[in-house]
Amino acid sequence: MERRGGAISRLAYRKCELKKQAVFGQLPQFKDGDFVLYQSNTILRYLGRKYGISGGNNQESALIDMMNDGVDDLRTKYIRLVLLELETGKEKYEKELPNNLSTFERILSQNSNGSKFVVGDKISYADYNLLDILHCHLDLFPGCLSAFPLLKAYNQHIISRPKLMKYLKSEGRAKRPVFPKK
Ligand SMILES: N[C@@H](CCC(=O)N[C@@H](CS)C(=O)NCC(=O)O)C(=O)O
Repeated sequence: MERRGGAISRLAYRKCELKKQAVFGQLPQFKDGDFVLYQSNTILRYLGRKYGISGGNNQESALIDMMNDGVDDLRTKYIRLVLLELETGKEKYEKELPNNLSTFERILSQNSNGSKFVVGDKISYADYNLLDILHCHLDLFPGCLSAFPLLKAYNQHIISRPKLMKYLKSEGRAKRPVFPKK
């Protein structure tokens, strides 16, 4: 497959065999042995249930799903920016970003004064998703958390988890086919 700086080109992506097999013609594809899934949030919920990080009861699970849907809304805006508007819309996006991030700052403040996770006192799949979208934004806007002390501390708190830290520093992560860093 043709690759550009770790990411595949749009042409290669359109022709990609994996995409042709996809249930909705979209990636990502996730495999757990022979079990194949599509739809990012379905994959996240599956992993959440598999690893016991999707809430301890029905209500907590619903709150985690809700937080994850909020993260997904921000991701949708981010994807639109990087795929369609990076040249023309970056300035406007940066202006609106504090408003979007302040929602998560407030959410954190309402749970143990921001010292823990988005929901409850145990990490959930929504935290991993939030961390990832924060890192996507930090790549494009390195100072974006400076006005958000809880989000900044949250980032440090989550990335200090040994296995996650190891993954974040790994070659595999550096090479993952994601959007341009700048
Ligand atoms: N709802 C899907 C959306 C996935 C999606 O839009 N994937 C894009 C790539 S980021 C895609 O494959 N689009 C179809 C295309 O480009 O033809 C999910 O969350 O997984």
